[in-house]
Amino acid sequence: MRLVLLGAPGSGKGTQAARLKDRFGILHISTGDLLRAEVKAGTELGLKAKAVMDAGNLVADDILLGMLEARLAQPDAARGFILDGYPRNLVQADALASLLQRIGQPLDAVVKLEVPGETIIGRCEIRFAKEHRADDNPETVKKRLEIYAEQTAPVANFYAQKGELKIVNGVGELDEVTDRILAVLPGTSAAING
Ligand code: B4P
Repeated sequence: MRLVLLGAPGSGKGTQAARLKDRFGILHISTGDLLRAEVKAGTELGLKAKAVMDAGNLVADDILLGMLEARLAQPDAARGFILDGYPRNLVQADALASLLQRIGQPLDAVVKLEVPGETIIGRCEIRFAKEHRADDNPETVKKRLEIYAEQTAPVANFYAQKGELKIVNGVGELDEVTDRILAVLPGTSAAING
């Protein structure tokens, strides 16, 4: 299974990808997590990315493509993957299409999690209180939602025009959302919870 999960920041891409990864025994590639690991390790890339992320902006496309390409080249990606957080703009969507064509790994599905802005703001407030992630502070979340509307929302149209987009309601209990995703994936009619 090769899957792209789309959705606004805080829509639950990371949460659901972690569950689907276990279900299918495939890799979960979160570009946000890859970047946060670089920040934590204090690499040159991480130092550059930190300021951009903390301000709620997108990190440069060439950096992201290089990270993704390196991760997909590792042997554990051959069984399949869930991309969480990539692509985030049309340049990245084109780059991904070329990369996957080149390595002969076409996507099986693209799923967009839909969650209203006010719900997202509430979720990020809760996470900000617990984890103190700088980009979850309310002002930065607003900025991230603006960037999502400007740059990432067109990515859903990109896949819709190709007839590949499945839209799933991302509001509800975690199990409910997982079951809704499973219901739209090819070859997975059995629900995870019974
Ligand atoms: P991400 O790491 O991708 O953003 P995220 O907020 O973690 O989104 P996600 O949708 O995964 O939310 P989650 O499941 O955690 O990006 C962070 C930054 O990295 C970006 O702003 C950007 O700077 C940079 N970046 C990443 N990829 C990039 C790219 N391709 N190009 C350029 N820059 C890039 O859920 C959020 C919260 O909601 C959690 O606390 C969770 O517990 C809760 N939640 C989830 N589902 C719920 C549900 N059903 N009900 C209630 N709460 C729920």
